[in-house]
Amino acid sequence: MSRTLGLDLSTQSCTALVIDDAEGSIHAHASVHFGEDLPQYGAPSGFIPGGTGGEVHADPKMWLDGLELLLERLADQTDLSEIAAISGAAQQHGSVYLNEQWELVLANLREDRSLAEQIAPCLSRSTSPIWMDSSTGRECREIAEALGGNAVVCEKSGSSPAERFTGPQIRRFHKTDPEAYERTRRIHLVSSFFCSLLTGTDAAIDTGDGAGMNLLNIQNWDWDPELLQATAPELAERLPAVRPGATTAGTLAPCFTRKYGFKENTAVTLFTGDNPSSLVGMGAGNPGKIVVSLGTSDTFFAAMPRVVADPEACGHVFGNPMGGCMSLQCFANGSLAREAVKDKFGYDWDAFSQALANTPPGNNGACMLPFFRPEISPRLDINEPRLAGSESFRNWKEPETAIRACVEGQCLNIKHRTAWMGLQAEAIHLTGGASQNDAIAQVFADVFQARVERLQTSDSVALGAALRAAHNELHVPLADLEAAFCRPDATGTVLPDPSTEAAYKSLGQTLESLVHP
Ligand code: XUL
Repeated sequence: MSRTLGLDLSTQSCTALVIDDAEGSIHAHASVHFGEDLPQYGAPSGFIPGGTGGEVHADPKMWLDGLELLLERLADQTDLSEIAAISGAAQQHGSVYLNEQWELVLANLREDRSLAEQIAPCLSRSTSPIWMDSSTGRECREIAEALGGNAVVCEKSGSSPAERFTGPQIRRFHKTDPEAYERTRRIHLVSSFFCSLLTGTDAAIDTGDGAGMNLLNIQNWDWDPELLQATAPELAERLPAVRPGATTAGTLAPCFTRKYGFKENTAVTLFTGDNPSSLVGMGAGNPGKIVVSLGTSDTFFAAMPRVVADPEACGHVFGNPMGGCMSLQCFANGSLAREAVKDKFGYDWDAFSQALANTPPGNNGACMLPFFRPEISPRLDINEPRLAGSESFRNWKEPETAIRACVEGQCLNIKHRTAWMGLQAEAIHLTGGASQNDAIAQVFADVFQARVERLQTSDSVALGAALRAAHNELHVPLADLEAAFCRPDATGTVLPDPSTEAAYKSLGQTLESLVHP
């Protein structure tokens, strides 16, 4: 048996991917869109609309109905008894609050009643805060104060206190509804909640998703007593154990075997967060490759050679489900900045690419810190780019120079802000909308002096989960899995031009003078 199933429980939808590692192929794919397929929950984008004060919650019963519908759809397509192992990943930071009934119900899950029906009486909090929630600014400040500042929390937990992270969310829950907190016996992440359901046991949280809580110490990968203390009383007893991602959680609970036709005792590997899973699905589970996703905001992540936290306290460190740790850093001024510069001159994307082609690497020294809105890496509260160069460039009179300056400024900023990770990148796996643009890919190749590849992979989160199950349970070498499933797409590899190195070194210095004027 060489088939494994990867599940991705994300914000708007859930996805199942069955791979066959012997054939090197994707065997089956199914998905459920929460808004469209489960309209009764009134959550068109997967969360409950209209939250106040930054609250963004989702209904865990919707996720449970989603999982069942997903498995039904998958069973219609393929014989699930041929699946040898399962793993999964979920949106990070979201949390599920369970009372004293949880473990008993879990151990006795039945196939003749829906999961939502069985789990509803176990919820000590009817809804789950998710990663989009920004209601915990005060709690973040309180946690930082208790520990001695953001930098201390970052050094311990890999991230400074973040509003969406689970610890600040738990603190706010305890403050606003202490009775419900009192009734809470277990707090799971979305990932460990689903792993628990599938195995019918109270599953551990993996180090990948666990590090997104501001509760886990990244030096020993265990709950940090000081962080727990600063977050909420008697928290340790409410949290599951922490384990590395490459841990077998158990075997599939009998009710899933009976209901969907999985074989008995199908092995389940611990679930992780969507970003750690995507690291594996993007073929970057081992150090040496970095992933840059060009989206509304740009995201950078990579397997790290050693555990170190961002001294500027902007980036994040999570456990790497393949072992060791990974970094993740977000840049708020991504597509929106590229678009703002394009629109300033009334250009379309073709003219944008042509402008890059018409201007030289290093832009003859013209430089832009392209922040059209407040940036998080570095933290800079500005709404207007800073420019260095000729007077006409500074007055936005040189469209083509401005376009190159925007892309180079973004890329150099990403390089400088991620230097703390100590990476030696040989390849950049570029993904997201703008990654298909060869001229942008060339800037990344030259600035990082590394080859750029765009992968065929879509669904990198579900794929990562299926690859992890194959690696952990069927012992397929990661290199073989990457060679089969993480191949470059037809756009081809973009190679760095070594002769551009000096120009980018000098431009980098100009950029830093704009960051710290
Ligand atoms: C990462 C984060 C998001 C969610 C989205 O810190 O908040 O990427 O994981 O699913």
